[in-house]
Amino acid sequence: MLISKNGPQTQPKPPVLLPPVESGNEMCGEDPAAPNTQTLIREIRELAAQKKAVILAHNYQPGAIQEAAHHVGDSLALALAANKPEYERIVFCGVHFMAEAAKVLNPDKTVLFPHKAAGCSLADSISLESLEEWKERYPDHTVVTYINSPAEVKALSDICCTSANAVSVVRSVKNDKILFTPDRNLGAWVARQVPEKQVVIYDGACPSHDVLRGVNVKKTQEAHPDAVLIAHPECREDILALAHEICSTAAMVDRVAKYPHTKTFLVATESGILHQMKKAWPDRQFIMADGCVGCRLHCPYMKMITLADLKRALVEDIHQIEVPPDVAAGARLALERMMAVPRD
Ligand code: CIZ
Repeated sequence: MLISKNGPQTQPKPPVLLPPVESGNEMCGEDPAAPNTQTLIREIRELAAQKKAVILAHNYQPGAIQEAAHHVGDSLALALAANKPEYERIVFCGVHFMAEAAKVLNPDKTVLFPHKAAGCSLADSISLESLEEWKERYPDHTVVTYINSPAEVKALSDICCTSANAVSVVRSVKNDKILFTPDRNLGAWVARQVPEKQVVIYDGACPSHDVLRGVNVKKTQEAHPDAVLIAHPECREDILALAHEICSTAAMVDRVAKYPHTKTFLVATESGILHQMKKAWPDRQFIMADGCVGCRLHCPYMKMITLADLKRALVEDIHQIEVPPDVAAGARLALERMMAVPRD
């Protein structure tokens, strides 16, 4: 009991933490193993062949979409995988900025985006106007922008980065003053590794990662004391301090190889990644690190595209992504500068 000026108060009760759930991505979208899903995937593949289309799926997509895709990976690897003369169309299953980046890097191809409403909260946390405002405040800083951003923001930036090369990109910049946008957690992680630079960090975040709290991850770790925690750098600092490995989605699947004697891995990123991890390592156990049934490290935008949307995009050639030529040229330059820097 606490006594305050206003009389006795009851001690607040500690929050009740729900037990961790072992499944992740299986809870989203169609069941990849169901016979009707398999039939639909075969039809989609046949259509794609007829229309000279390549289907790309981000690591965070539902399992059935990943199974339908020709390539699964991170946004940059996918945009580059599409750059083959035999493809006339790219069907991008991910969120909007990814399809836009694919169009920027493949301007002569038709880029189809199966669900118009699949945006990205992190990318939308920065706009042309807000970057202009920050640039006015920090006029002598070099702008490094994460690939999770709209094309017009990339075009106003000096260089782009992904989570797989952000540290190398910041190190490669000659200027000691950096304005890092839009993800504050990734920016802070990079700044800690490059102390020789003064890094000003924009205030955007990915809600699916930013919602995660250290106390919940610790509880999951207590339940699995021998587990290795792999976290994405879009997570907050307290999560990264607990992690054994911090890496991009592209690196997560391979990082398991470093731990041949570990059975259980806790994963702190969007749950879609579990599909590839479980496929690559069927003898291991992968558990979402959140320990909270409410959020499940689940991005609702990443789970919007269904197989029916994907089929319809191919049949009707919708929804086509267009980027104005001047914006595309600026964004391409920032992406090309990044690609000239080796990955971390
Ligand atoms: O670059 C990507 O695809 C994103 C958003 C994250 C990652 O780590 O792959």
